[in-house]
Amino acid sequence: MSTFVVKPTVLLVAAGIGLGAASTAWSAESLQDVLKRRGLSQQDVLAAAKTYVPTGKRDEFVVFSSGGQSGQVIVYGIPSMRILKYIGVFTPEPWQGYGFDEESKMVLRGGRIDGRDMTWGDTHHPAISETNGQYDGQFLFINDKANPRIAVLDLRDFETKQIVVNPIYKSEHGGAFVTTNTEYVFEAAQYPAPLENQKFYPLEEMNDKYRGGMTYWKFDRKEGRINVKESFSVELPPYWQDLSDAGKGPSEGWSFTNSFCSERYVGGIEKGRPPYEAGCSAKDTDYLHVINWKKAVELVAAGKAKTINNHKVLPIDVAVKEGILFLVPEPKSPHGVDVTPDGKLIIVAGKLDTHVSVFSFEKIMAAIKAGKFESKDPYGIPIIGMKDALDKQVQLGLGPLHTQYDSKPCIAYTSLYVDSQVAKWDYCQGKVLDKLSVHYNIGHLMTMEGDTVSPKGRYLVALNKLAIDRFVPVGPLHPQNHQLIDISNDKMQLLYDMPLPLGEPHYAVAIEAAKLKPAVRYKVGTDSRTGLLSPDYVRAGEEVTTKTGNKIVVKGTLIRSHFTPETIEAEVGDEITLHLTNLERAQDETHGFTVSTYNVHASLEPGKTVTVKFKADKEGVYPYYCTEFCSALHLEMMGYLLVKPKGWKPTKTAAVAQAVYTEADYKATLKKVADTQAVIDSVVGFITSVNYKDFPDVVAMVEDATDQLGKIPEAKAKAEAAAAKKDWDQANLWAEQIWQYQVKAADLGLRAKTYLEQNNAKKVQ
Ligand code: K7E
Ligand code: CUA
Repeated sequence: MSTFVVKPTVLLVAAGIGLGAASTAWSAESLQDVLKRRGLSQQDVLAAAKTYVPTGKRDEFVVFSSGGQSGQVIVYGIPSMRILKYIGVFTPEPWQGYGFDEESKMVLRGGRIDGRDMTWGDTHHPAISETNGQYDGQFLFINDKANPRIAVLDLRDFETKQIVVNPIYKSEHGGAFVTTNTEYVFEAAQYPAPLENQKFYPLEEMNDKYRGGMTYWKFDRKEGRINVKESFSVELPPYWQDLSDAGKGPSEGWSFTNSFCSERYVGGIEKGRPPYEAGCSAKDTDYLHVINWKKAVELVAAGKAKTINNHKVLPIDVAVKEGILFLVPEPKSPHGVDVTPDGKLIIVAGKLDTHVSVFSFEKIMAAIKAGKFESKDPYGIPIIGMKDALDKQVQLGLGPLHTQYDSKPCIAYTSLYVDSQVAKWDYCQGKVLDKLSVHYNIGHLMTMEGDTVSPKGRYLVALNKLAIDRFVPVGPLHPQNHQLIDISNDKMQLLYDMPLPLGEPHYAVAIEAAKLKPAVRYKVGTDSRTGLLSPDYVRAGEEVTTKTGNKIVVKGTLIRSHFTPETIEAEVGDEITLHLTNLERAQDETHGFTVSTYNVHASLEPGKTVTVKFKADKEGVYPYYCTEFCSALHLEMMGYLLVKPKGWKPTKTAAVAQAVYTEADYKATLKKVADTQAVIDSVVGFITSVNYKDFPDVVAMVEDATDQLGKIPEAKAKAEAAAAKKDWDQANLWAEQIWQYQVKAADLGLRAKTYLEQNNAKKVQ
């Protein structure tokens, strides 16, 4: 027994004094050799050098990409294109316990529609919160097209905090887009339908009974949540609303929304009518909706909205009468609408037109002011003449979809879906500057902070829908292809292909990494989904299990490498609620929790409190265990749920435990404890010899290690008391427990030491 456990000590000692360091064995190959062997060109190496982020170094930008049909958000770095995280949003995500613990189930429950759980989402457009038109790195929003919803993520912990369901739409698309100070989050409808919930009208009544709309979700930054009550919508005709954007600078206070079936065509190929795709692109133009949202807010506050499904809706006639809603013809079947960084121009890309149309906000305002309208639509909305609103049109290529901006003035990039190209062009002079082929059909594209008032340039990502032959084949369903492009020079250069295997990411946003300030731990006892302290958290020593009727409530703790309690006893049919708190303070010391075969899982990051609930509806013995390899003794981090048959009584008294250990075992353990203490002392010596207090991460580790060591006196007293009674079993086991605390402290100490060495800590006297 004792020889068996000595090994880790030896390893620890070796690591502590730096004996285990591997020697660096560089191969003798030269760069030229590698180029030849791998068939790489100079150009390839240049591209590689531009994307390679050396081990231990970090990316300059962080991308939040839609996870498409996965209903998640994908986080990756630029320029390395390394995936950093998948965040569960509309879809349960097991690793993070999202949808498997009670707190996160509450978030998902907020996204229920008509009482039904929606466990997937069709995510399209992420948006980062803005302050004065710049990304502030605090919140992320993303929409669900299929089940019209918006989710709020807090970027302090990269978790989903809220899902709100659009009360009047049956589908949406033009969201999420934020106003320049994130007062509102926009969500435009897509396919028109009756606004009243669960109400049927035949398709023939589309013109009268079907509606589109634009929803303005009020965001409460202090709470970090959407305020549903203060949110509202502007009713729109059953033109199929599409992408939207918020005004900025001079156009601040306005929003712009495309549409693509202003024909209001009703299909019915079954009845011999031409299909939707023909009927919806018959006219030469559709309408850009121009809405004064700031004034709409005032009108709603003044009681001019009606209430539909408990939601404030400003009717079309009111919007027209109050002069907040206008239409501008735009070339047919447009898709993206993107306001320039200076807020002066609105660039519309039409899928079926080879041009992009550049509209002038100033001209639009002048026409409105002069009351110069060419006509009214069937709903009485004034239509501004296209010529009166247009600044210019520029021919770019086939299938222009979306536009993003460069840090250099007047430079825009537009995706060309049919051509599978990115067009770089000058929207001031109206000329094409460069074109680059991508692989293959491109939807959105994204430059760094490219939809803000101050884009950062440098890189562009083409979000290609079809990868076709770019990657090793993985069956008929291919990954998507995000291609990284260098835009710092006149000519665009393709750098890297990244397969994205988690759904079709429609849009992505990239923020300077330095703007993100995520936490490394929670305040002990935090319910991360509400941001409040859980009423059910306990600290070490306060753990408690209570049973009332058939309800068992456990308030437990986790810290390397131990669950308290270690045993949960129940009878078949008991309802079990576990409130678990991770007491760790060290960075990245996450524990997982599951009870085998009960379909529950939780991820407990340092400080977090999570609730797991289930019915112990079957007799048996079920291990619960930690699912993150958290320490050398991770596998020992377990306990048993004992589910006894109803009325079960022990039939015979437990066998008297037989002595297992001897005095020699006890002495050997004490020796091991002394050896480990020597390692700890040397590590402590190193840490205190440098300016460790200048490194908050190290300070946290030191505190955590001190905590562990602080538990030793109690265990030591127990060991010595048992030894005095010659109870070598108890004495040895308590001595082993001392060693457990030491191992955890040493583990932290070594990690702190490595950290200090790698971060050039300085010697102090
Ligand atoms: Cu073009 Cu939903 Cu913005 Cu797809 S969307 S590409
Ligand atoms: Cu905790 Cu593994």
